[in-house]
Amino acid sequence: MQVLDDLLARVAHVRDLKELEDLRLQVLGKKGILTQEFTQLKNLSGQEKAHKAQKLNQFKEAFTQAHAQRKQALQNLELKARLQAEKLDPSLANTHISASLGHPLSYTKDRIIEYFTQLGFKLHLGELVQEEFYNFDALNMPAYHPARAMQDTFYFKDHKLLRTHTSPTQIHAMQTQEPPIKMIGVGPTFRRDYDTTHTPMFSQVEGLVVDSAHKVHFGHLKQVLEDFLHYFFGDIKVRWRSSFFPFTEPSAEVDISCVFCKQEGCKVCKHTGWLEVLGAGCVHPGVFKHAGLKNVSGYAFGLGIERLTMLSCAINDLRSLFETDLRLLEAF
Ligand code: FA5
Repeated sequence: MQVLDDLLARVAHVRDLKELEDLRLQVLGKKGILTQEFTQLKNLSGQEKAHKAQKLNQFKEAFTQAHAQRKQALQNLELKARLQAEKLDPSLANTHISASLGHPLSYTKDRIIEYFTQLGFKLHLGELVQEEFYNFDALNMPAYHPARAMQDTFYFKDHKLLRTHTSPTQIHAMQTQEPPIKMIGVGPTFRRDYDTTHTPMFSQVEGLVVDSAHKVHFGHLKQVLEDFLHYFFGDIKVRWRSSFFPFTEPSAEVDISCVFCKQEGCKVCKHTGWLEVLGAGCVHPGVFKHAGLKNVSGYAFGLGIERLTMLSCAINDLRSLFETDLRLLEAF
């Protein structure tokens, strides 16, 4: 097909990575020309269908290969240009003195704490080293429970560990306070994770509301979180998906419409148009039992501060938040 051949020929002339990505989406994206051609195959039959499918697959392979080569070449050019621009002259006098700046993570954390404390949630920080019981067993995850494997844990001796989430603050709050309880547990948590969206230390905000039986329900949880997400991200859509956490029933995960591509489809949202931001649900009866509470109802939620910072500041590598690069701080 001439139009496909023209698109293939354009790859070699693309001038930057953004233009290359646009071209890739034009061809391979959800609404891309090749994707549409493949969809149309169902209208053909026999030889004609087999022939066209073969041609499309050949084109796809050629395009993917040309795209990868051009991408590599453009990345090399960008690196070269950057290295030239960043040449250091140690003999120059220092004319730039920066004032002390807040870190994007502290800013996000303070914003969240301020929002929830104004709604009457009491702040708990909790201990970073926890008994295994508070991090897992009391949250309905006994030793054999497969959900423990989802949180790769740093253990100490004597059944102690670095908390893998802020959910232990729920149990401590329920054991030390009489309902009604309305708290947020905030602070560092630890897991053996390391990639562009996961670091070994990250911070969470836990929310817990407990009151007498039947007084707290899923509708309250939905309202509180949707209000918060609109306050935090502005004009976005919110989607609830049913999910599983051992300590909540029913459980849900909440997505927001992609803040990077406005649901057009991009790498960050994996072309789904949605980004997951938090987990939530009604407190499981087994958790109340472990905490020693009877005839109560409640909801809980947990979100990652780094994740919210990445999304609100359009940062695509979480690890950059932990590097001491002043340019990142100055950008915000
Ligand atoms: C939990 O940790 C649950 N305790 C949350 C919860 C609380 C659910 C109360 C229901 C009721 P999860 O493993 O999905 O769930 O982690 C919650 C958030 O922490 C994730 O959405 C993500 O934003 C963040 N997170 C998890 N692991 C990492 C990591 N290694 N680095 C950075 N952020 C992380």
